[in-house]
Amino acid sequence: MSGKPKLHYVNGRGRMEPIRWLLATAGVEFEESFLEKKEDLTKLQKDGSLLFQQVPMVEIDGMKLVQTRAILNYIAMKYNLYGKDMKERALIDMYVEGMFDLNELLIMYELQPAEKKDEYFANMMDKAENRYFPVFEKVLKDHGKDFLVGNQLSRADVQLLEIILMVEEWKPDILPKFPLLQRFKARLSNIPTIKKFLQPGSQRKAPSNDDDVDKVIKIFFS
Ligand code: GSN
Repeated sequence: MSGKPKLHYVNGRGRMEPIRWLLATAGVEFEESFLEKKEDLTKLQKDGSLLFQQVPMVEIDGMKLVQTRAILNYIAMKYNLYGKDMKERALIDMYVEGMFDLNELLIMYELQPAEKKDEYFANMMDKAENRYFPVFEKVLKDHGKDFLVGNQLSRADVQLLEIILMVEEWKPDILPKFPLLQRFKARLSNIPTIKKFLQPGSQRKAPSNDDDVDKVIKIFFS
């Protein structure tokens, strides 16, 4: 055994991508095992690897962790990306939960039926631009520091950068309306481990195409 965490999921972003981001930011090398077909999921379910029969699952430190938030909590705690006290942690949790809500909207877009996609897209972008991005712009302004919470990098910063980049893929002109987020993006993207993760060839996943979506539907929803 290599000792590296091993991530079990499809070869796409979904719920695993924030986990990949956090590990990469912490400078932790990880291995991935991709589900390619429904039988790969069934096998993990049958051999008792998945507590709730679901992925993401991460093998780490002798555990088989499931539940995205539990996995992220563990990694954040282990690599000191979870604030310095309970109050900082409460703020981090609050910001991150907002990001999860927006992330859920983004990852479910591809799975919408064709006739609903335009309406769904408009609502998703409206929420990004008029609900979530203004909140994080204000948090940075009020806090007046380089990071969302305290004086050091936390999981909230990492997840915010991930979500900014994702929203920008859909709406490339969004960021000039949020100057502090724009500067935040530039700053964070320059942290060496993040810079490396942003380069081609890293384990960061590309946006999904139609074939990826078909595969995900076959594995999880058929
Ligand atoms: O956050 C979590 O990890 C869980 N609360 C949800 C995980 C989940 O819904 N996993 C789905 C795949 S969809 N996105 O990741 C899953 O494994 N479904 C298989 C099944 O048989 O339920």
